[in-house]
Parts: sequence; structure tokens; C-alpha cells
Amino acid sequence: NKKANVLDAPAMRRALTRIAHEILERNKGVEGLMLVGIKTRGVPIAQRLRERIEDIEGVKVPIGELDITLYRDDLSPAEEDQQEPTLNEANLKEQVTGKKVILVDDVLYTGRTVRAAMDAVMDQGRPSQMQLAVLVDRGHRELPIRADFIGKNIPTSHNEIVTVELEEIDQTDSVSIYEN
Ligand code: 3GP
Ligand code: 5GP
Ligand code: MG
Repeated sequence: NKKANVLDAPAMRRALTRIAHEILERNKGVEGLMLVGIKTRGVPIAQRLRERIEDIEGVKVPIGELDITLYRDDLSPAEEDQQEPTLNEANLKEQVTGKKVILVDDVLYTGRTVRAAMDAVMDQGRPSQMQLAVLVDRGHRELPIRADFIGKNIPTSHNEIVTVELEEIDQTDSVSIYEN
């Protein structure tokens, strides 16, 4: 059941516009940038950042996507704790070597998905840097990972769920908190 609306469509639009400016400021422009969205909802977020960056700088930065899914070894117990996110599919047409790769996801939680995404990118080559942009940081990291660009920090408890809806997938733009 729903507890609170955190972002509506205009607030989400402003947050992503701000992140686009922060990415350009931090990297002194678009030179060498590449956006990589983590499926599912990291992908349209990366596409929106790319459009914002094009609006600001007039340049289309290369974009790619990774499908990271929870993988359970069938020999191990079916506990969620035993599951580790792993690469399911990579669609990185552009060479990553020498690029400043910006990983993009909707929600950052334990950090395990991002860790798997970093591995997947490094398997393809040697980026000069990796950075992380997320729409929501809900806390509870289990690894030494932090985001460089954050739409909204949402302190949550473990039994809360942050629901991210995007126009491209869900026909609406919103972020809200649910209690399990
Ligand atoms: P996404 O693929 O669009 O990112 O993790 C699979 C999907 O389940 C995610 O969609 C995410 O939005 C949704 N989800 C909602 N709550 C949780 C949660 O607490 N953990 C994980 N791993 N996914 C969640
Ligand atoms: P992590 O690997 O950091 O624990 O979780 C990150 C991934 O799990 C993200 O891709 C995100 O989609 C999903 N996730 C984790 N917690 C939540 C949550 O509360 N809400 C949503 N929407 N996704 C979550
Ligand atoms: Mg996600």
C-alpha cells in the first residue's frame, strides 16, 4: 500500500535536466562520454539524459545497455540472499576502451547490480573512467559503491519499496514509496 508520492512528472523532468548539467559540468563537456543504461528502467532514463545533453551541447553521445538479472545457482538454496545479479545480455555497440562510461539505473539499493554492471563493462574493454547516475538512491548499500549523480535521495526501510514508473514503459512518470 502506498505511503507517499516522491516525484511527479515535472519533478522527474527537472531532476534529469539537473543531472544532465551535472554530467557535463563534471566532465567538462561531452568529449569521450558514453551512457550505459541498466535494464529495464535505466535504459529510458539513459535515453532521456542523452536527449537533455543533446539539447544543451548539440551532440549525441553514444549509448548502450546492459541486462543484469538476479542469478541463482540451482544447487544453492533459493534464498534471495543467495542470489547475485549477473550479466544476462550486453548491447554495447560502441567500443568502451578510453571512454568515460556513465552507468545509469533507476534505483540504487545494495549496489550489487552496479557491481555486476561494472564487471560487464570491464569485460568489454578498458574505460578511462566509470561514473554512476541514478534516479533514486534508497540507501542500504552492501558494497563500497556510491552514485556520482542522484535524482533524489529517499531514505527507506528494508520493507519499503520504491516504485519507479516511466512514460516509455508505464505510460506515466512518477516515483512513490510503498510499504510491503
Ligand atoms: P527495472 O528492471 O525496471 O529496474 O528488479 C527487477 C524490477 O523489480 C526492477 O525493475 C525494479 O523496478 C523492481 N523492483 C521493485 N522493488 C524492488 C526491490 O526491492 N529490489 C529489486 N531488485 N527490484 C525491485
Ligand atoms: P541493488 O542491486 O543496488 O540492490 O538494486 C538495484 C536494482 O534493483 C535496480 O536496477 C533497481 O531496479 C532494483 N531495485 C532495488 N530496490 C528497488 C526499489 O525499491 N524499487 C525499485 N523500483 N527498484 C529497486
Ligand atoms: Mg533497475
